[in-house]
Order: sequence, then C-alpha cells, then structure tokens
Amino acid sequence: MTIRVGVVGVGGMGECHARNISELAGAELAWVGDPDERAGRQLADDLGTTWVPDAATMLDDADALVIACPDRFHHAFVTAALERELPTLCEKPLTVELADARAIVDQEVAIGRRLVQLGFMRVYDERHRQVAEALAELGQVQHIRCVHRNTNDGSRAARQMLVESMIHDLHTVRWLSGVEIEEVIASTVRRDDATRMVILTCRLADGGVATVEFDDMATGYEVSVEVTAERGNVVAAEPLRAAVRAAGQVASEIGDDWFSPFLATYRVEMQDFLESVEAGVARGPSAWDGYAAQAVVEAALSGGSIRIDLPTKPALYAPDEHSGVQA
Ligand code: ISE
Repeated sequence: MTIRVGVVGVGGMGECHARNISELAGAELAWVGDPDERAGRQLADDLGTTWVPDAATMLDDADALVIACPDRFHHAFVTAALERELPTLCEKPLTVELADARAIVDQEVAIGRRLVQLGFMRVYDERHRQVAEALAELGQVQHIRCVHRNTNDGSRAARQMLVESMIHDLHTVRWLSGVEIEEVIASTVRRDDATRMVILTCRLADGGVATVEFDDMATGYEVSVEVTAERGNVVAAEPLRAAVRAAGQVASEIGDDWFSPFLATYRVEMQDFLESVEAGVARGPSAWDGYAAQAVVEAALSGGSIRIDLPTKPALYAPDEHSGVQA
C-alpha cells in the first residue's frame, strides 16, 4: 500500500520531512501546505507534488499527516486530524497552551486508539538508542544529566529555550528513566540583559534526580546525556569525530547548527512513522509524552520548586520502546 502523506508547513522541518517522505519507499507526498506561496511552490516543484495555500482544506486528501507549521497552529491541526482519525506526526511542542495539550489527550482517549506521534526524535537517534540499550541491563536509574548547547545570540527568553529546545531533554529524562518528573526547580543565568542558561533540577517519581543544563549562547551545538544507574554509568559518545593531535593539542570539531547532526535521525523517525501507519497502530512518543513534558515546562516557568500533579495516565498510553514511562 502506498501511504499518501500531506505535510503542513514548508519551513526547515517541513522541508526535511517532505523530502524524506518523497524518498522513502511505500509513501507518496500528497501535497505540501503553507500560506507562503513562493516557498511552498518551490518545494512542491522540487519534490514533484502540489502546493496548497490552506492545508486545513486538504486533510481529507491524505492517509496521514505531518505537522511542521509554527507551534501556535499545532493544536488546530492535530484536533482536525483526530476528528478524521488521521495518523499524524506532529513536531514538538504538541501545543502552546498546556490545557490544549490535555484536550488532545482527552480527544485521543475518547477515540480509543493512539493516532498521534510526537516529534521527540531523540528516541530514534543512534547515540541515544545506545544509551537506552545499555541501560536495559543496568538496573534502576539514579541520576540523568542532560547537557544541551545551542549557538544563539542571546535573544531567546527562558520560555523559548524550554519550549523549543529543553522539551527534548525532558522527554529524554522520562524515556530513559521510565518514570514521570514530579518536581522541578529552574535556575537561570542572566548576563547583560540576556538569559544565557537555564538549569533544571528534576525530582523523579521513583526518587531519582535529573539535571538538564542548557546553554543558549555556546560556541558549538551539542546534545549529550549521561546516566548513572544501579549497576553502572552510561555516557552518550560522539559519533565518528576524529580527535586530532597536533601542535601540542587534541582537537575535535564541534558544529554550530542543530539540524545536521540529526539528519539521519529524522529519516529513521519518518520511516518508523510510515511503518506504524501501514501497521495501523501508532507508536513512538505520544500525545501524552508531549503533554507531560509541557507540564514540566510550565512548572519550571512558574518559579520556585513546583510539584507536578499529572492526572492518572490513561491506559491508552501504555509504555512502549520510546516512551517507557510506567506511572
Ligand atoms: C530545535 O528546534 C530542535 O528541535 C533541536 O533538536 C534542538 O536541539 C534545538 O535546541 C531546537 O532549537
């Protein structure tokens, strides 16, 4: 069966997903939708598909949907896709408002089957997968340390760092520990009127602790994770980067963009999404995962040390390989 996929949004992520769909076997890029005619037409021509200005009118003309438009439109598109029971891969964050994320979870639970996969793609990243595989043999997680560095100019507020960047690390923490985050304390480092760093200390439901260190003005882009478990410690290793010893120094290159290190990962993510559509059963990070991570973001932004009281997790969101949260 050929799966016809519509892509909402032709920015960097939309283009990446559209390109992968058009190249992967078993899928066809049904259309790309974006109000920006020039960018939309250019991508559609490039990939041999149709550009539509208003994706909302095209949902019936696809077997599956990819949502990669600006965050504030995610809620409306996911809601409309669920109304049609259309399998959907939505970029993170699930929504802008926490209440809207909850409404999506409720809508999906009322339908009675998972249809939404969320773009927490670290779970498809080879380095992160190796950590997860190693942990399977090492017993209970005691501490997770995520370090995430971006090369921005100091113009982002803490909210943007949490919503756009650190939300990935919050999923990493939930996925690798297998438990929910129950409490969070956020600290910021401000310099010359700019927020430079956000550091989270999270208390996990089983008594473990996670720290997430984010630097928005670093000299290179880096994402890493280190986990201390009951019977050992695992650190994500850099793939295939030569360490050059010369002139009395050891040097290894760090890139400055967040996109290229994960290009292969986005492809694996899309492949898994297409296979899940074919199988008729959604998998991977869920709407619940999106909602739970957003709950931590909101708690972190409200200051102090805040307990996060999630409602009981619906049975629909049983743990799977990429979102093994038990609670
Ligand atoms: C970006 O939107 C991403 O999704 C990247 O994975 C993340 O590392 C980066 O910080 C975000 O800005």
